[in-house]
Amino acid sequence: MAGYEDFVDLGYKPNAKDIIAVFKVKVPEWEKPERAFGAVASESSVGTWTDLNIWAKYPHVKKVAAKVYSIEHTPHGYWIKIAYPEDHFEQNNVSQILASIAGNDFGMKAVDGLRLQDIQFTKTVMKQYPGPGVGISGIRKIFDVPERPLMLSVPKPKVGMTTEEHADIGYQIWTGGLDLLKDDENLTNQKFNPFKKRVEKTLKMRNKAEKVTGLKKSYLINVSAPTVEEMIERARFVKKQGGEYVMLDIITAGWSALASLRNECKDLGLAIHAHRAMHGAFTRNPDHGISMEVVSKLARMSGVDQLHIGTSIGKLVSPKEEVLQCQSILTAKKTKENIREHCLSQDWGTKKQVFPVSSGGLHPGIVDQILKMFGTNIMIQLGGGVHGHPKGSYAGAVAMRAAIDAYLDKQSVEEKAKTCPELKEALKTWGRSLPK
Ligand code: CAP
Ligand code: MG
Repeated sequence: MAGYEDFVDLGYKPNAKDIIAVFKVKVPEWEKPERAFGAVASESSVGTWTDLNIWAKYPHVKKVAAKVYSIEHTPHGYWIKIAYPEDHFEQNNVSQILASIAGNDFGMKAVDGLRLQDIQFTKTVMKQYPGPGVGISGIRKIFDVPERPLMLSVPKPKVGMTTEEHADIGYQIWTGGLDLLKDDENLTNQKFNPFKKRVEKTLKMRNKAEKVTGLKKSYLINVSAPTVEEMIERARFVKKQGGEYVMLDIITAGWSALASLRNECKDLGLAIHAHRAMHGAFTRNPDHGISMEVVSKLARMSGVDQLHIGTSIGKLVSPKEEVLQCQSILTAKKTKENIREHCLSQDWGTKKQVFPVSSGGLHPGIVDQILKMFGTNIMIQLGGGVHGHPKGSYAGAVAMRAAIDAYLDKQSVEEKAKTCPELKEALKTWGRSLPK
């Protein structure tokens, strides 16, 4: 017999060759809980809706079958842990991991809701993945900035400006005191701002800003493209033009695209900035979907050098515990469990650290809260919070830089504003308000 219940074994003790997944399960009224849990393990590993008599016909299949070994019933629903033998998975293939653990199980009628909260990978599987090529230490070396937060800005409006306008904004924020310009997630190769022209003109402005300031400046260029081949072409073009980074929309482009880009960037020596646009479609609902912690783990394994992880106080939903757990996943040697409930520990072996990026609805009046929550080993991005400044982008960048320097100098922004008119203007515009 191999009905769904056969995938539940509460006597099983996972070993060092088991990948562990934690799910929150909403069980339908009509359903027996154990059958629902078994259905998740079955459909995400080797089984299907009817009894195939698997164990009699193909006893060897049991070796790669998942099993539910822990069930916790809380007032908010059931939490289960499933052990997946690591041999169930193809080496170095994130898309296959997700096709198993985060595939059909989300759509089953046997559950009313299913949330993949975390995955703990074995040492063997962790070694199969490249991890970051440059990492935090490499990025800090590029800028010769050993400690303080790195500061970036993305031109706004997101898309629609001409290449000249885009490049000029770059010059303003670089000379205004920021380290990096970033393309927006939906700016790629549109008619009004074609990719190659944008790279050439903006990097020229970057070189000019470096000359004027005597400081290292860089540019996160979005190479997300219609095909992987075109994406690789664009990365090669960035290298030829003297860029240090590429940016990829890792969720909309996909994990195999990221893997191809990581391979190419190893040869090109480029760092990868990962934007997570579209993650909210499945990360924000605590009762159904996939957590940002899982995305962060897969991103570090796949080898991004920087990843957006939220703000907790900005315009986009990102609970504080989630951001802190993700920060640990990106930077710790060993991630502790339960920084956010039901998240697992993770040994990162020799994987380099990923720079956490806090962005989304931030402005100079509230960056001190970000630094208080997450420390200074982060990147902070302001788009509207710079380009919405009444005196324009240069003044916005000066205000952003002054607000962060104030924190580093243990000064309040109000104090700092007394000697920085641009910051004073920013406080007049946004005060300490939190965007909705
Ligand atoms: C921020 C941003 C980023 C978001 C992404 C935007 O602009 O450019 O894409 O931060 O969210 O388009 O909204 P603002 P997250 O600074 O003007 O908000 O960082 O949470 O992935
Ligand atoms: Mg954006």
